[in-house]
Amino acid sequence: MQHSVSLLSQIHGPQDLKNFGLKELNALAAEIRECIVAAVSQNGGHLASNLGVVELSIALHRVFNSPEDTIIWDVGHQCYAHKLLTGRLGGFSRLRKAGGLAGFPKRSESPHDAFNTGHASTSISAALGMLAAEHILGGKRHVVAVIGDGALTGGLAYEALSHAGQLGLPLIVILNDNTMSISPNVGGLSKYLSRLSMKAKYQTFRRHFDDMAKQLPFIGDVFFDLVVRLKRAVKAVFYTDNFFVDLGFEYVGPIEGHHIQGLMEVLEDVRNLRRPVVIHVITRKGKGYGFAEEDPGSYHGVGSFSVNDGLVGDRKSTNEVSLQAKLPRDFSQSNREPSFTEAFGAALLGAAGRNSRVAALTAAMEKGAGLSLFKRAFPERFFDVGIAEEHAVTFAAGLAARGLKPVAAIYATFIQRSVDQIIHDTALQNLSVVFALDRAGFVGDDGETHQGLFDIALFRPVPNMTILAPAGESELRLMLDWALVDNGGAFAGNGAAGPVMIRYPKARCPAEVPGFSLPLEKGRGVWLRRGLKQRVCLAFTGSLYREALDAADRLGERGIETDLYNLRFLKPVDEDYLADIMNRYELVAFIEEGIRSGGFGEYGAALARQRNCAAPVEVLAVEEGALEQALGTREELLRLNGLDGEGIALRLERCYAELLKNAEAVYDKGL
Ligand SMILES: Cc1ncc(C[n+]2csc(CCOP(=O)(O)OP(=O)(O)O)c2C)c(N)n1
Repeated sequence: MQHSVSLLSQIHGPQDLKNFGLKELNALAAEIRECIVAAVSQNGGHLASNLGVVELSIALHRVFNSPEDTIIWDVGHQCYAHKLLTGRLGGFSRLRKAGGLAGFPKRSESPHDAFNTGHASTSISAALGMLAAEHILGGKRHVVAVIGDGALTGGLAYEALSHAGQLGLPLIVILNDNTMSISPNVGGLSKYLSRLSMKAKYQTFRRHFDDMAKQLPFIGDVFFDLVVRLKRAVKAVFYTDNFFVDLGFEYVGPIEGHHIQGLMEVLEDVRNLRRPVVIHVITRKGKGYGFAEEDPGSYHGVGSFSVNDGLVGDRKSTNEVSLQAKLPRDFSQSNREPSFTEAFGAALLGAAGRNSRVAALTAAMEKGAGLSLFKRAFPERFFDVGIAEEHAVTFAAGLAARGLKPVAAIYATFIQRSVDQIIHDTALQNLSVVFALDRAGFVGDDGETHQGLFDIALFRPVPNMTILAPAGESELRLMLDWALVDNGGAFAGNGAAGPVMIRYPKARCPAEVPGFSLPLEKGRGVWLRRGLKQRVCLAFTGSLYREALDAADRLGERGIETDLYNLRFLKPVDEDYLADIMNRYELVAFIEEGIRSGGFGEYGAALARQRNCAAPVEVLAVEEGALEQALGTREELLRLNGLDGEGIALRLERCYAELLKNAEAVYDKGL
């Protein structure tokens, strides 16, 4: 798509904005919108959130002096206009591409990106920390946190607001209120914010009303007195104590978020305040692109799409998830491979139909986690808790303590913040919460903050925890049913069987093979290829089935007959069975879509040493440095980290050759 960047190309940094008049700033906003729509339509990205903050970004950069003054974008998914205003137009066409601009703020990318974000609700804490440091070091620079009404549902934001009120430093918090999280925002605070917005509408109404009433001849004054009482009554409905003021903030707003001049005036005013302030800004998500304004949820995170008709391509999208509603529940009848998310959503729906105690939870990711059908079918057993993963876990533990069967569907990357709730509130009490860890493994396009690589290492050591990794759709269903019915835990039989995690990738399910449907045996995996004269065994975590199969085929072609063992259980493990495997082969490889340190492979290798197993063990997992190059599709990231079919085959071929060489050397010596 052709679009003009005549003004944008004059912006090499925020200082260039200072030369623009209001008319040019408004024209610049239009250019920025076109530029964002063009880039996201090609590369995918967070469209609606970015379109909503164009004027706000311009006003902020016009009034403050970045990078001396600091602007922290909560979540960071709305930073595209900020990137364009801070000299990154040139790299914008490679937004979210390997080697290109990140879709989130990155300190290593620009001095204007003051703090890396990606997970929600961190901005106020980080901004307050910076301001406290500034205060101690005697500086006078401003610090601004921009946080959405969705991100404000996260507990960390409240902890920070409370601390900020205590410190009393001149922190500027901009609350970008568009009434949307990814789906419509939820919770008491969201209702409270809309009451505040009503208050603003009331004030405007009152001003117009007063002007009008006073102009009425004769009856004007009488009428005016009469309505004063009425107004007081109405006022009582809208005026409540202000939450932010009670915490120690000044509160300004709500103000119109697409009016550059109005925004600049308010920002100029608060710049000189010596106290913390919340500026409540009302914006429209998707502003300026009709399809996104109408359906901001579907254009929150979107794959490539056609600008003219808004149709999303087949790469990825939340639109794709909304297709769920049309998907058959039995995927064998469909000619389209389901994603793991869809397979999970359908499996959970089936389980909930059979068992009225099954409940589903999400932390603001209803569509992304595949729960839309569940919500529609069982609204009384569905909970969207907001962007509050810690609360989701402890709330689920509460449900489980009273005999429900909660399934908390949380992305692997976001559950990182719930470690204590999983250990303290769930596992130590052996409560039967099922955790459905979507996007476990490499995650395309969103970069390092969204990779789901730590869950195995984080949760394997947790007492009472079971961790399962399905390789396909039917195996996922089998595992979910097993977790919900009876996982053979300490209290098996009375329903309290302990926490279970089921981790699966952001990928399409591979075609079904009979092995996927074999019944689960606690602690054991399942053989997907097992020959008589095989030399090498590839034991893999479910998400890497395709890659392991491909590697086994390649090795076979190179004369190294290879078996395939789908681990299924990453915890607990039938150690005798696994040790037996490690005694039968010339080489055993553990292949894992997770970080090496503390992962399954390291555990397997340690077991082999402990039991003096015959086979050398090779661990293929993700090395720590991988996060430095975490932009690209999942396939690209697997390749980059040697976990695609050819990468695995090459590595094992070399290992095997080494083994043969050593064996020959020993043999020669012996002669
Ligand atoms: C801890 C965490 N959980 C979930 C998400 C996924 N997520 C990204 S943006 C978003 C909604 C944010 O809503 P809001 O802050 O209101 O910003 P908007 O997109 O509406 O501008 C969610 C849930 C996340 N980034 N971090």
